[in-house]
Amino acid sequence: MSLSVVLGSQWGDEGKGKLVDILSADADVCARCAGGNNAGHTIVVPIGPDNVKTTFAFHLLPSGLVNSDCVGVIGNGCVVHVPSFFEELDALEKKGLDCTGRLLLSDRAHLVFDFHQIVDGLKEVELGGSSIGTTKKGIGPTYSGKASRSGLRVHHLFDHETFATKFRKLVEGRFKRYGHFEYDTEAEIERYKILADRLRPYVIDSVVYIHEAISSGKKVLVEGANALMLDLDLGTYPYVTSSSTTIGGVCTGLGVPPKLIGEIIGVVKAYTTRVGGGPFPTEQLNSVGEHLQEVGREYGSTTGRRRRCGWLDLVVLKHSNRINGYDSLNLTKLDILDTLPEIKVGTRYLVNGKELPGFPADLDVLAQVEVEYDTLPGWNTSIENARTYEELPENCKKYIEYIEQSLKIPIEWIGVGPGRECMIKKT
Ligand code: 2SA
Ligand code: GDP
Ligand code: MG
Repeated sequence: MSLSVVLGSQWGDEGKGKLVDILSADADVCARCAGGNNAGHTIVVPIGPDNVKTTFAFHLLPSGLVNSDCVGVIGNGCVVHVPSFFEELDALEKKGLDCTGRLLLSDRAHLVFDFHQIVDGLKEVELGGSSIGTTKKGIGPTYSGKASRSGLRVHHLFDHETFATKFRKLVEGRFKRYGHFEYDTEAEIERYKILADRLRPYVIDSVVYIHEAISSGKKVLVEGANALMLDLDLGTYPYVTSSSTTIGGVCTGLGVPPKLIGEIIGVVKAYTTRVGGGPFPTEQLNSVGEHLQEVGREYGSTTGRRRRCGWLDLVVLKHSNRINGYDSLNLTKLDILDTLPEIKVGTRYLVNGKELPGFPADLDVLAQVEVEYDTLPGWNTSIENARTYEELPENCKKYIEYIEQSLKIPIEWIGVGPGRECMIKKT
């Protein structure tokens, strides 16, 4: 099968970008199927004739673009803020990455406008103490517009008169709902006239493109954004993003049938992080959490916010695997656990002493959950320079094997540092 998928298994920032970079060296196409520039996929790679170690943070554009033979496709399930699309592209080109002729955008993707971003902020203010902690990139308001069938899509940009009429109507609707915020509607319409001309060469029917790529034997790699626990349907609702971040979102976000999907790789951070509000049963609001945050440099790649940290959670991962059906896993940031004397793993959720059968839907139930843990010994050695499984310390291997056995999924990739070279292929 020529379509493989990399998905985040926890609350995001597992290190998907790094695996996508490695796998896309062997892929013809790297496609995003969901989300927008709320995502932040960081990769650290040698660039240019002098192999200068360079950090790239991809947001909306597919991380596979870092490999010069790979075409990046932004699928129909994504939402696109066109000025940010060009900012990201310009920044990549400035760092020496030539993307000419190999970045494509679906004509069906929905457009994020500045007013969506303003509304994102206003909604958060309205929520007060129970705010979601969004990235304020306009993601929720844009997907809301899509679901209520009033959104504007990329193809609308190319009929300027119709675009302008629809755009005015959308802004008026927001003024009615949120009061008159500062926004120059007519200037924005003019700006989009210019942006439309600049965008036109990138726009395609991505459904046809992906299908033709697959049928001509090309390798397509799908880059999941955000992660399972942030999925609109199956995550910790309402503390989620507004897209489908699961394997289902790959089918709807690219227009491909399930039978074309081959390998599904889940990316699992060796501990858990979450950025923004919402429940996090294994969170450690203590020195362990601080240690993981500092050593793991857990800051949002898009907003710079501190990420919340805690132990690995098998209840989350089992829920994640039920939905995505991982063929294999990439365990990342294992090196961040190097100096911990012991490592805990959440194994079961109990309410009044009774085990819950899965991850609960009701946040009030989740608030009562008592997490049961297993404790494993640490390895107290740096693993950053290990390049084969055999080189890893015994206790480190035990941790890996414990996770494999608990989830019954093979761990094929092991991340021991941020650089491209810091990855062990186990099998
Ligand atoms: P939004 O902006 O509507 O998608 O926010 C809704 C929730 O989804 C979370 N979310 C994320 N969680 C982890 N990483 C994300 N990307 C950036 C990163 C985040 C950053 O790579 O670090 O820089 O802060 C991401 N994007 C959205 C968000 O925190 C809300 O909980
Ligand atoms: P993504 O959103 O899943 O792509 O992840 P992010 O890029 O937001 O966050 C992951 C961070 O961890 C990035 O800064 C990566 O460079 C870094 N990273 C990825 N894998 C590893 C690893 O195995 N070890 C270490 N130390 N850092 C890693
Ligand atoms: Mg990220």
